[in-house]
Amino acid sequence: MYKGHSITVIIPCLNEEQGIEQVLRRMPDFVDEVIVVDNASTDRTSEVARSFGAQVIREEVRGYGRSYKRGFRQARGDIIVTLDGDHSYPVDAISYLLEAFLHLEVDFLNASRFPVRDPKAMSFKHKVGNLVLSLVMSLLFFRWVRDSQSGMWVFRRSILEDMELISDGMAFSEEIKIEAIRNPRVRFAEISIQYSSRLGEVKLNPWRDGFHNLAFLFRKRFRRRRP
Ligand SMILES: Nc1nc2c(ncn2[C@@H]2O[C@H](COP(=O)(O)OP(=O)(O)OP(=O)(O)O)[C@@H](O)[C@H]2O)c(=O)[nH]1
Ligand SMILES: [Mg+2]
Repeated sequence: MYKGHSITVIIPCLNEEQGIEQVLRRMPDFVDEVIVVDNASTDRTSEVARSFGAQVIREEVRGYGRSYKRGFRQARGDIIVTLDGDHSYPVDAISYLLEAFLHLEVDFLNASRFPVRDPKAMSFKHKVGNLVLSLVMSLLFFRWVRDSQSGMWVFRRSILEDMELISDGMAFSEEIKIEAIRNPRVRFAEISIQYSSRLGEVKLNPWRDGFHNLAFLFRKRFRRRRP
């Protein structure tokens, strides 16, 4: 519990045995529920996660978005916090983010990785790609979002009811922010965190995922919505 709110942390993992250990080791005590969504990892991710008391769910269909949607169905907390299992997002910042979330009285808080202070944390190519995607998203949806690709968010679980989340892949990260900023009842804010280099192997395919995420923004913008 954090100031009277129950907290669920959700972490999607695909072969993150190294990272997940470091993430779970640092998990604050006030977190009520930690859900690790594993997608057919072939390493010891599940065993490591269970040994730290996390609930491990196995989603049969691969994909970053798919695993989040599975995790959301399982979550019971009032507030959901998300992050990667690769130890690139700061676990120690969860209390700072919750404090900002409550203080700003928002429903969705996006943790921006920018400006990146650690020169090893993100390559120049990724910085440019992230900037392009964030600029395009901001223009299409009329709202400045510095880090459309961040994987660390804090939000009220109840706002999921009004969201139409179609992406099963990496575009899920931008999609959940679009669903938040498009809904006039959802108060959205963004705040900086410190990003560091990941442990373990990269899962992202920068060109493929970059172009896919760019095309997804246009699809999302011009697609007919559910009546
Ligand atoms: N369950 C599940 N998790 C995934 C899948 N793909 C990626 N992930 C996890 O989602 C998180 C984000 O993926 P990353 O590979 O770190 O992607 P990224 O953060 O954009 O790229 P990096 O800069 O390399 O860290 C990590 O914890 C991955 O293990 C998947 O298909 N299924
Ligand atoms: Mg990562």
